[in-house]
Amino acid sequence: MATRVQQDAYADFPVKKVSLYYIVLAFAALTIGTLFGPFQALNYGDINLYPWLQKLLPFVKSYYQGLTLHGVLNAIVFTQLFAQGALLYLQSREMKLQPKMGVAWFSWWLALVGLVLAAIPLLANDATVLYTFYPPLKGHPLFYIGAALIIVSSYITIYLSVDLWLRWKKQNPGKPTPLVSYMSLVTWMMWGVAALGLVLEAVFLLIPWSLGWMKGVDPLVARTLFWWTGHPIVYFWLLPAYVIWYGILPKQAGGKLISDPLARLVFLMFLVFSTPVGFHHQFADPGIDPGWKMVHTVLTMMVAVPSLITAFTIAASLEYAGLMRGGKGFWGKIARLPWDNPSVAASILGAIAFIVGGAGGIVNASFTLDYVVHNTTWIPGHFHLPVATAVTLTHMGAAFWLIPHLTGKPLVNPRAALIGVYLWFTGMMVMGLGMHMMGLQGVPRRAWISNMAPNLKGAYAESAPYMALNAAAGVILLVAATLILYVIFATLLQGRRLPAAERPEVPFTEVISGPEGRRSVMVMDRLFFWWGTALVLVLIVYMPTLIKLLGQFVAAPGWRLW
Ligand code: HAS
Ligand code: CU
Repeated sequence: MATRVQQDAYADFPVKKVSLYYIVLAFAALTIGTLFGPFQALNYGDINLYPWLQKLLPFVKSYYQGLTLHGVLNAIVFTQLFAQGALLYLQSREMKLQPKMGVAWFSWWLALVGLVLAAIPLLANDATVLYTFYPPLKGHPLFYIGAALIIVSSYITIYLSVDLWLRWKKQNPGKPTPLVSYMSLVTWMMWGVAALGLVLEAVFLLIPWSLGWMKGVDPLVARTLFWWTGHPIVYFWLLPAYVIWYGILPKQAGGKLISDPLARLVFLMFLVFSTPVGFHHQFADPGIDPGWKMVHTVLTMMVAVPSLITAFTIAASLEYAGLMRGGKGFWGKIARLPWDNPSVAASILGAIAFIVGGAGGIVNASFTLDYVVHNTTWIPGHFHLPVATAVTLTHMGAAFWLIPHLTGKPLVNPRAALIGVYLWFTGMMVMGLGMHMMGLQGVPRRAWISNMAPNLKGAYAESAPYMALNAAAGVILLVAATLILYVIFATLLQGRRLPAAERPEVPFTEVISGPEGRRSVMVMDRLFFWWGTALVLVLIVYMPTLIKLLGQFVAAPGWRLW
């Protein structure tokens, strides 16, 4: 009987269930990853709680293991699983088509198996290699194999998204792809090109090396393949949030998106320019020609342009929403936005954090300036604003309507959700300030500074005021995470379901300036052409360096440090 009710809840639109499973798995990973966050923040507040944590969870051996779990689960796993659930659902819903359900479930199971395989060595301290897994740091083969399966699962979602699109095109010849589907599909296409670096690194280097089939791995070749994926992965995290800001937020805020073609242009620019930029993570690496580093610098600046267009379009759409709600003058309109709606507040606060995070990114991208901040706490200060605030907060906000929509269960305690959202934003901004400033004072990133040798104690005393900010942020974020995750899991676990008529709909936005009759839109719709162009560009930009590096391959033996 119970299963019948369960089936009925999803019977009207079967993809609901698999999407929900992705989203639940995403939040389960986030729950574990996030709980390590306060320990990292407190470390940079010069408070070492790891000995205490070890008593509670004896398998946790060091700050570095906590940091690895934190980075892998939050940044890599949560973001991908949420995208697999939410984007596939939004595209299916908008196109009124079901993806191939057997394939979709297969890909969910693959992600689950990959996650479990990777989690075993992570928890056993056998893969404490941080989320960049740079050789010569060496982890257990299960970690690399598990991670590879998670990537394979994402390729299956790419296939599902393309397949939906082709079927829709067949039914609607000559019509432009609907906007949210366009944005989702382009995100997957971009990821398909981007993830190739990691696929090559895993298949030809990391897996055979960890299995003992190769004597050693060249750290520079591995790093170069890693950053082929590692930069655009940040846009793979960001773009699902952009889909929500463009496709959902204007409607939720009470207005309309001001321009559909501009949104398409933004996503197309990401498809073409996201990938050939990875060397901005390797400015300090020897062996890469400075000329190529310069090319990547220029392309990095190019890929900031679609975000600047986004800032304009989303701010204007929000201003329009404020106008529709009766606001006068710019600030009057902004004040009228539904700041008390946790879902809307999450997206807007996330976007505000990204203004600061984006500005920091431009500093990092500036070749010579990067030498000042590289490998300091400035970098985690930078990326917590886009990924941990803009993306994560937006996804949490989306979950506040998406989970009720998918399950028919009403959101539990929206007030706790709202307080959680504001506290999350506050905690991240406070930590962002602390980390950026400490970085300028030369405090290294990824360092257990609260556990230094006695003769080094006080080495970073100058940063004491900023350390206090990090410690405060750790506490604020713990409260925020508890509130938000409580709301999400309490909503999922309750027995109540709303009658069909009261369930929230997908708030797809309307647009002021639409795609109809525009030649430019039809040109942008030739997605296989643009996908191919992206692939050619990345090959042009990487092959000369990779061929050179492979010609001087140094097989470094593996290390285990912690
Ligand atoms: Fe970054 C390092 C450069 C964006 C994440 N970045 C990192 C790392 C991560 C990361 C995780 O060039 C560390 C990797 C590691 O562990 O080593 N980043 C950039 C640049 C951008 C950028 C140029 N990063 C991101 C995003 C991330 C992310 C997005 C995650 C999602 N980053 C770098 C560089 C490094 C780096 C170097 C290496 C540094 C080193 O030394 O190692 C740009 O894409 C940013 C463009 C963004 C903007 C902001 C637009 C603002 C918007 C919001 C508008 C607000 C509204 C609200 C609408 C120009 C869209 C209005 C509100 C109202 C009330 C009206
Ligand atoms: Cu980057």
